[in-house]
Amino acid sequence: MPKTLTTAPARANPQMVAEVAAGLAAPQKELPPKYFYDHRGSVLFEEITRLPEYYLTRAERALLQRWMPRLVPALGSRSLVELGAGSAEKSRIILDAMRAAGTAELYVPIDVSAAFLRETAERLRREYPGLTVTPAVADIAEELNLPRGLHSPALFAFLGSTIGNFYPPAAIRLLTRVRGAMRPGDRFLMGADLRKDVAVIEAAYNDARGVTAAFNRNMLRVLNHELDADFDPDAFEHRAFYEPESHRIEMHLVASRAQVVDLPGIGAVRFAPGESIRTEISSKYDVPSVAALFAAAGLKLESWKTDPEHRFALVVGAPV
Ligand code: AVJ
Repeated sequence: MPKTLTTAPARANPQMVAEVAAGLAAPQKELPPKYFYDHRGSVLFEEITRLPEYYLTRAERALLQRWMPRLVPALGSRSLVELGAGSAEKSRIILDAMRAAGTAELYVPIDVSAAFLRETAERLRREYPGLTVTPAVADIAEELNLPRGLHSPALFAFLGSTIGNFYPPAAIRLLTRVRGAMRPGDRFLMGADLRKDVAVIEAAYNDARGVTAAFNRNMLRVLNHELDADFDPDAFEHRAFYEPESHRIEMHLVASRAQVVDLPGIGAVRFAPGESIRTEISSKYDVPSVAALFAAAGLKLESWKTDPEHRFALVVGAPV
């Protein structure tokens, strides 16, 4: 039987099969960045956040440490809803400010990984007695899956400049969904990486130790594991470059030779030498672009705080 007629493995998630099939059939082959993050990918990302070139995480953490102790008491935030909760290390800075203000009541971390969320929830319940932790499993690109009965006022946080992974229409849909869940006193807190010297941005995605390259190639290992694909990750090169017209980093995996990859249930996918798969966009912002994004979602830009070098912004949006 020809390989292309085999079916996807029974464990394969049908949504993943559909997304990968559509992405690899496009003229510019493309895969969704959420598939970077299996266990190994999450470890590699944590390693990226500690690289000297990757200024984003350090800049954002410093901004949170500086501003949360002022913002949280001013808002009286009693709930923290966090989109894409990650390791919850930054959430602690916000939760500490809520605890200091005596308003740390409810924490709702939202993430795709249920196992990961359970771990985070248990740890935070131990660390913050009196805090109710109600995790929500959801792919935030599709839904928020919020529990009922959020204590108002709530702070909705979307950190790390993860918004930059979304093409503008999808970013507007996501923020519109958040806006729809907000009540009058609630606020939206977002981390945004800023437009700056291209060399600084490009270095953050082309680190000297090659951690970002390993992170990028890891997506092919995820596909091999989840879909029984037969990608040779070593036959693809990491490439990350800034697109000045669209103000974004693009990460690609470039085929170093002609090859045919078999994806059971999807078919044979051909690569010409030098042909690439786009694996991520990471959009960079300024005040007008964030204000426009917010306006399209029914939010107004209420506060804009940056680090001294203007590399990163912590932005607060209020419902219009
Ligand atoms: C976690 C999506 C914000 O776009 O900078 C890091 C992911 N990709 N290095 C980013 C990432 C390559 C990161 N985000």
